[in-house]
This record gives sequence, structure tokens and C-alpha cells, in this order.
Amino acid sequence: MVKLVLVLGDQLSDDLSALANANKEEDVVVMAEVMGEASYVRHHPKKIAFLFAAMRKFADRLRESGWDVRYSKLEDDDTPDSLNAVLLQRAEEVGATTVLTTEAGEWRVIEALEELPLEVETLADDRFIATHAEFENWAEGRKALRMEYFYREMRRKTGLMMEGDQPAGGKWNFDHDNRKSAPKDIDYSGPMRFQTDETTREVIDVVRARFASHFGTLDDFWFATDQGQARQHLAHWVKGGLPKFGDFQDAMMGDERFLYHAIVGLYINAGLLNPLEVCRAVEDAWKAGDAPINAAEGFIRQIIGWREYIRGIYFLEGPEYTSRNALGHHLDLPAFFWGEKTWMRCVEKAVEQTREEAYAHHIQRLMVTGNFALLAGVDPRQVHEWYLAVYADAYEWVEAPNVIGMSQFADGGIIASKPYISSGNYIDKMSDYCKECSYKVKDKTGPDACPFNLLYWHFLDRHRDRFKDNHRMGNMYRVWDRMDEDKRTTVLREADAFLAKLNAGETV
Ligand code: FAD
Ligand code: DLZ
Ligand code: SF4
Repeated sequence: MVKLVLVLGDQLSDDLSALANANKEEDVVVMAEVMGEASYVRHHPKKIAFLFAAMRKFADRLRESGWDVRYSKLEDDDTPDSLNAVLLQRAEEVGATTVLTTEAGEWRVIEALEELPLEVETLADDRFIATHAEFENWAEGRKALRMEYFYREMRRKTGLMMEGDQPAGGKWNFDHDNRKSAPKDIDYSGPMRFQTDETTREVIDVVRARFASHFGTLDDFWFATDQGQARQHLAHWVKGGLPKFGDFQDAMMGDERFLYHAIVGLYINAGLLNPLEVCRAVEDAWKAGDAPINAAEGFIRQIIGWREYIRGIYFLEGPEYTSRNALGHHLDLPAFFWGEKTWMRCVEKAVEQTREEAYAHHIQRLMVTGNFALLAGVDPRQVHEWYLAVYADAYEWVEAPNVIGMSQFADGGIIASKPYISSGNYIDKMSDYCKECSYKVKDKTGPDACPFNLLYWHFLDRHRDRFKDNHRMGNMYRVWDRMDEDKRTTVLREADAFLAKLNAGETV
């Protein structure tokens, strides 16, 4: 009997398990642009346009290969608001009682599908390298779930950069050679930019009309929107960007938004690129002598290490993970996260490029916006919703552990062994932001003092009970304790005054 095969917006892969297990002659593929998915957080218009264009082109591709695809466009009069309502509508239309689906990447969607008065057969998402069972087995009985050890398992499983059972080059991790500060110039032209085609232009018009109030601009849309384009972009980056990816992975520059980053997260997460295909391309470049080992290993670790580990944590921790607030932070997200004026140049630049590109790279997310929110004590739920909305690569399975866990320490230390915090010093070392900032990074107190300097000590002081015995933080507390008492009092008073201004909605 005919089944509905649900293909979600982030499941645009030819080898999706639901498609592989369906019958092309008989079953009906259901894809739908629905208001519910587009607005449960106020997604960046570029993210919505990217996904809808990629969905429409993927539906055409499936039709060309013989599938019966029933596609609901957002602008169609009879398109319901939720995925479940679409499935019920299609079930009635074709006389189906069963939905075949690949597990969704978000508890919210998984739970909603369980509510359907239809039989739902859910298959594992085998586009990931580790199964849930493998991650659970690895995690079981461990006191600390550190990514590095999990990563080694993934190297063994995939054979990537392995020589027998040993890592290529004799070391698992070449990070020692990475993390250089901002270079003078960038000799890579950045991500491949694609002209909009008819489908993309059509979608952009719809998104412009319906989501104009969402944060983010639609101007200058250049993302790849199908597998072929995403592959072209990957090849372009492997040639031009990969060789220096490792060296400048943590650098930040005001006028260089992409540096040597791959800008592949959005394509992999939507299903246009397969993570192993990306890693094999990188391994091949290294084998051919076109990329150094620190770049290739560092990049492969991001994908088969961090990406897989982060997903493992999301599914291990369950649906209430996003409600955690271990540090008891309750400040509202400041308006400058939505583009209002701030004098902090690092934050201003990170938010500006987020608004324009739906992209910021890892260190901007972690050590600028994330660092600020954590130091200031912003409610992690609001931080989580911001990150989920504004980045083109954001889906809850990957965004939430990065934000709630890695960035905000709201899970109490499952992912991070200590909070990722820094004073302005780190930002100054890794970027060219501070030179042109209204604040002075060298000033620890006083009217021009960099807010990161003040808030850093304020954070440590207010969370002393929790962190004083963390052996990775002992040094920080020793420096604080050795500081002259008057100076400590001044720092805390000025930090309090800064937080009061923030709370009152004043420009800081
Ligand atoms: P590159 O810097 O070129 O890295 C290559 C790839 O490695 C990425 O595309 C991604 O697939 C993978 N990767 C690297 N680090 C991570 C990580 N920590 N978790 C998962 N995958 C990783 N990544 C997302 O895909 N979606 C998110 O919503 C997301 N939110 C984040 C929020 C915060 C606060 C932080 C600190 C990180 C977040 N990341 C997220 C991880 C990382 O910042 C992005 O994957 C990366 O910036 C995407 O850009 P890129 O493709 O140019 O990556
Ligand atoms: C992110 C997103 C958006 C904006 N819109 C849709 C949509 O209209 N239809 C759809 O099938 N999927 C969409 N998605 C992706 C889903 O929200 C995604 O499948 C879940 O977040 C699970 O990862
Ligand atoms: Fe950011 Fe402080 Fe540097 Fe200004 S001085 S750019 S606020 S780190």
C-alpha cells in the first residue's frame, strides 16, 4: 500500500534512508514549506530562502529521477501551517496510512510526528558517522565526555588519515600548529558565490514578502542551492582555502568575513554535501601534497570529531537540554544582538556580518558574541534562540549543544571542562578589531575600559563557588586574588555599572 515519504528541509540527500527504503513505483514523497517551521524561531531570511530554494530544486531532482513528489509551496493557498497538517492532507489525497521518515534533527519535530494519527516508520539518519548506539556505548561509564577521545574512535571507524591503526603523522591532533593570530592579508578569494537562478529568485520574492520583519538582509544572496553547486564550492575551497585553514582558524578580521573557513556547514547540514565526501576531498588534497597535515587533520577533526560529538550529546541529553541554566543567568538578550548600536567593535562586526551573511565563523560565535553573553549573564534560552534563528547552518541538534553547552556552560560542564571566557586581551591577540574600537583594550578600569575586561573578573567573582576548585581555572583566581583590593573593588563597581546600563537598555 502507498506510503508517504517525508523529506524535511534539512534532508536533501539522494541517499536519505527514507528514500532508500521506499518504493519509487508506488510511494509518494512529501515536501512542504510551512509557516510553522519557518517561524518557530524567527529564522534569518537568507536561511529560509536558502532552504526553500534548495528544497524546490531537490524536489525537481527527485521528480526527474522518477519519484512522485507532492510539494507544498509556502505561497500556495492550500498549504497548511504545520508539517503534520500537510501529511494528513496528503494522506487523504493519496489514500496512505503510513509515513516513512528519516529521524528529524530536532526533538520538537520528532515529538510532533509521534502525535500523528498515522503509522510513522522512522529510520536512522545514516548520513552521520556514529549511530546513537555507538555514541551511547562510548559515553557509558565515562566521567567526562571529552571530544578528543571520541574523535579517535571516528578516525578508526572511517580510516581517515590513518596508517594502519595509527594516525598519519604520528599524532592524533596537530592543533599545536594552528591558531595563529590575524594575518596581514588573505590570499583566498572566499566562498564561491552563485548567481541567483529562477527558482532562487522566486523564493527570494516570497521570503521578502513574508519575512521582512525577521532580523537579516536578503540582499546579495550568493549561497549554493543544489548539490552540484555545493560541490563546486567545496572544490574551490579545498584548492584555495584549505591550505591555510588550520593556521588561521581562530583569527578574526573586521574586513574579512570568511578568512580561510570552508562555509560548508549550511550545505552539509541541509544534506547537499555528505560529511564523509567533504572529508575525503580534504584527505585527498593532503595526500596529493596540496594541503599541510595541520590543516587537513584540523578540518577533519571538526567534521568527524566535533560535529558528530555534538550530535551525540544532543540526542543523549534529551529534549529538556535546551532549558538548562546551570549558572542561573537571567539578563535579557541585549538589543545590539539584533543590530542596535554598540560601541564594542568586535560585537558590532560579528552582528553586522551575521545580519548580512547569516554567517559568522566559530571564534566569532564562541569568543565574541557567546563570550559576551556568558560574561554578562544573559539567559541561555534567549542566547540559544538567537543562534538558532540567525545562522544559515543552524538546526537545533547542532546549535543547542554548541550554545547551551560549549558557549554558555548552561549544561553545567557536560561539553566544556571550563567556561569559554576571555577578557579583551584574547580578542585583541586574535583580531584587528580593537585598534578601531571606542573602548581601549589595554584599559582594565576607567571610562574607556574594554567591557570584556570588566565583565571577565565580574564573572569569575560571582561564580567563585562553582569554579574555584576547577584546576583549569586556578590560575585565573590566583591572578584575581593577587590584585590590589582597591582595584578589585573598582573593577566590580564598574562592571556592575556597565551591567546596569545594559539592563536599562542604554547603548554600551
Ligand atoms: P569551518 O570553520 O570551515 O569548519 C568546518 C566544519 O566543521 C563546519 O562546517 C562544521 O560542519 C564542522 N564543525 C566545526 N566546529 C563544529 C562544532 N563545534 N559543532 C559542529 N560542527 C562543527 N555549527 C553548525 O553547523 N550549526 C550551528 O548552529 C552552530 N552553532 C554554533 C554556535 C556556537 C555558539 C558555536 C561556538 C559554534 C557553533 N557551530 C555551529 C559550530 C561552528 O561554529 C560552525 O560549524 C562553523 O562556524 C560553520 O562555518 P564553516 O562551515 O565555515 O566551518
Ligand atoms: C529550518 C526549516 C525551515 C526554515 N523551514 C522548513 C520548512 O518549511 N519545511 C521543512 O520541512 N523544514 C524546514 N526547516 C527545517 C526543519 O525545521 C528541520 O527539519 C528541523 O529543524 C529538524 O532539524
Ligand atoms: Fe571588543 Fe574590547 Fe576590543 Fe573593543 S576593545 S573590540 S570591546 S575586545
